[in-house]
Amino acid sequence: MATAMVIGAQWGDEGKGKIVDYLAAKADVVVRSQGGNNAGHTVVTGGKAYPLRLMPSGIMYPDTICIVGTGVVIDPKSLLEEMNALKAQGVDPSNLQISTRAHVVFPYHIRLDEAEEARKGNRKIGTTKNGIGPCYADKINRIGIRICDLMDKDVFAEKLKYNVEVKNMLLERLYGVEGFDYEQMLKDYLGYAEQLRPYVCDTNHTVHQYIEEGKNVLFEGAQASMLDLDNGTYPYVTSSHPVAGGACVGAAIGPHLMQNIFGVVKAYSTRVGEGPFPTELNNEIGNNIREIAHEYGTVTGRPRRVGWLDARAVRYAAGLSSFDYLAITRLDVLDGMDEIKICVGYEKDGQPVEEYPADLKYLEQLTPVYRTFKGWKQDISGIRKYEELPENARIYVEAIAQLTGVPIGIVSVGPSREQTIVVK
Ligand code: 2SA
Ligand code: MG
Repeated sequence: MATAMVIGAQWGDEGKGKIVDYLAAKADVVVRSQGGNNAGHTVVTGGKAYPLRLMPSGIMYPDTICIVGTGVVIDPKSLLEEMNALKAQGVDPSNLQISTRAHVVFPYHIRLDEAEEARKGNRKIGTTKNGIGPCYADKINRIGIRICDLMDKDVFAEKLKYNVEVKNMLLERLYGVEGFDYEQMLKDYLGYAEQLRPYVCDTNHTVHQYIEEGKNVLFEGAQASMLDLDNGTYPYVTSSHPVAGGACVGAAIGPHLMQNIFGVVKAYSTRVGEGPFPTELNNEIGNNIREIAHEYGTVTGRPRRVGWLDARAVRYAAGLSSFDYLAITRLDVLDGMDEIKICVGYEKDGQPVEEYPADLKYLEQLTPVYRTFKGWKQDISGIRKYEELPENARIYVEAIAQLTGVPIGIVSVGPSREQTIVVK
């Protein structure tokens, strides 16, 4: 048996979907363990682009079992739309398994997410407004509704009634926005329930069974380390744990089964939403990278903030998940640059800062320290062997390994499966 895991090492959109799709070629099972349809991956294969949100990236392989695990929050309407879109493109979702323990996202979660962001004004988090935070809040508060509840009409009707009542009070009295009609929601969700029922099972059981059978299991992280609820730049984080430990809980396995943990690092940084971003480039260089790389949110279409690679943040992320390898993505985006910078650490009043600060006010006062690298000024998108990369590109990649203390496993030079260089 072998397992592998793919974790975002920055603020998201590192190209995890591409790396998962590549590694999934050897996997029998792919498991999503946290997040929801706030994730957005694009898998490019056979010249076609497939946007994925809740669906594990292994779905592109006809025989791969794809599990939406216990730690995921599921918006059934969104999942069904995604399944139908895949079917329309000729992708068969019949190998999908949905955890009985996963929590369900409701329209009141989405409206609460929107209302809370609006109320915060310029203190907003910049969420994807998919109701992710409010759904996880209900789970923590032990009033959430799980997939197994949705599968039982009577249990579901009772739980939904309670939740709609409470949420309507909140929406109408606190936020001054419209609430929801219970009967309509009940009807809609019972309809979704019947469409999802064939895929629902106890995935904790099936995951354990597959591991016992010696199958290769790939764990697919969504969002990223710096957005981790506990260890990221709180409160500008998501409401789940996109780190290796989070995947243990969300996929229901113990830590010693986690092998081959890949931290995915984009060759520069992006962040979507608010929150600190020490290496942000609010200038021509940042704008150029955004346009060359089309750095716009796949879920919301928001322009992503762009900056130099922050090796300090990646080193912190490496510690959070004990990365075995890095997968460097989008190296080709930097092809035209004369020089490229990497942030090697932060300073305060000329003194190096050792820890990654929790206090955002303090973090804002720090100055990134940069090392400058010469560009390679060459199209690398057709290169398939590490030794054939231009020397300056190899120097850049090796510096990332040295600065983060993690060896390089994969270098990606383009969106398609073929544009992948295996280093180890
Ligand atoms: P949420 O919606 O509660 O999870 O938002 C909280 C913060 O987490 C960030 N977040 C993300 N950051 C990058 N990519 C994400 N997925 C989409 C994508 C984003 C999009 O792949 O492009 O389309 O805009 C993602 N999901 C959550 C979010 O920006 C908040 O900072
Ligand atoms: Mg994304």
